Amino acid sequence: MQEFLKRLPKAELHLHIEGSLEPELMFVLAERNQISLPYASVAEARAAYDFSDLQSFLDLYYQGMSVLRKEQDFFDLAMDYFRRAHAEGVVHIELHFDPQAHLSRGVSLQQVFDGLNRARQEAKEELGISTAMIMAFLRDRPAEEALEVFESASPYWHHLDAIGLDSAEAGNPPSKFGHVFKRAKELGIPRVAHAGEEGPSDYIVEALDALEVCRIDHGVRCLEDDGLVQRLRREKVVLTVCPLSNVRLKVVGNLQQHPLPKLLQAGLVVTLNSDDPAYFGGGMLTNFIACQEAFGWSEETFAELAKNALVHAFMNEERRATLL
Ligand code: ES4
Ligand code: ZN
Repeated sequence: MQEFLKRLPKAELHLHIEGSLEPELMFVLAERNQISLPYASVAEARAAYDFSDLQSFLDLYYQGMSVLRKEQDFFDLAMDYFRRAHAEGVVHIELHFDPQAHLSRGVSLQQVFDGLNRARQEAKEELGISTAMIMAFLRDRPAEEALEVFESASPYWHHLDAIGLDSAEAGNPPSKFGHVFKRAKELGIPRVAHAGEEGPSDYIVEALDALEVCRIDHGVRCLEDDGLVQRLRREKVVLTVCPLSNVRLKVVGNLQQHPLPKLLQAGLVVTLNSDDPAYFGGGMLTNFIACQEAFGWSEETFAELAKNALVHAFMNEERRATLL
C-alpha cells in the first residue's frame, strides 16, 4: 500500500513554501546571511515545534523564515522542497508564499519572485514537476497593506495563478479583504482563502460570498453548518485539507478524530495536502500514509483524492491530460 501511495501521481494544492524550510537548510542560510537563530542545533529546532494552536506555530514560522534574504535563498528553499516532494511522487505543486512577511524585513518582491521562479523552471526541467504560484495576504495585517502589496506586485501579476489569504484566522474574517479580492477578480486572477481551520464555519460562507473563492483551504469546520455542506457539495468547492497540520495545531485531538471521513461521506471535493511540511511532521506521502493508518482507506479512495487535486489544479489542460 505504501508503494502504491508513493507511486500515485499526487498534486499538492496547499503548501506554504516558507513552511517547507527544514531546520537543516535554516541553519545553512542563517550562517550564510549572518543571522542568529534561537536554536543551538537542528534537533533543538525540531524539539521546539511543539504547538498549542495556530498562533504558536505562526510565531516560529515567521521566526524561521527570517533567514531568507536573497534571491538565492528563495531558490534554495524551493528547490530543496521540490526534490523532497519529487521523491514522494508529487508531480504538481501550488506554492503559497507570503510577500508581506518578506517585505517587512526589507526583502524585495523581486528577490522573492526571481528566486522562486528560477526554482520552478529548474523543477520543470530537472524533475518534470509543474508548479503554480499563490500570493497570499496576511489576514492579521491591515487590508490597506494587502491592497498596496497587491498593486506593487503588478509587474509579477502574470506569474500568479491565484491570490490567497492566510495567517491568524480568528478575529480576521474574509470580508476584511473584500476590496483586494474584488480587484483580483476584475483582473481575472483566481482566488482561494484559508477558512474554517480555527475560525468558524461562517468564515467559509464569507470567503465564498465576499471573496468569491474557488477553493477553501482547510475548511474542516464546514461540518458545523449543514446548509454550508450542501452548498459546498452543490458548487463543487474544493477543500484543501491538511491532516497532519490539523493534528499538530490541535484543530483535532488526533488523526482518528479528524473529520476527513465525514467530509468524504458528505460528497465534498476533498484533497490531501501538507500545509507546512517542515513544521508538521512530513510531506505529501507522510500525510497519505498517516490517513491510510488512521482510516484504513482503500486504494480507490486515495486514487479519487489524488484525482480531485489533479482535476482542480491550476494547470494547463495539456499538462492535465498527461497526468489524468
Ligand atoms: C498557515 Cl496552517 C496555516 N494557517 C494559516 N496561515 C498559515 N501560514 C502558513 N501556514
Ligand atoms: Zn495553510
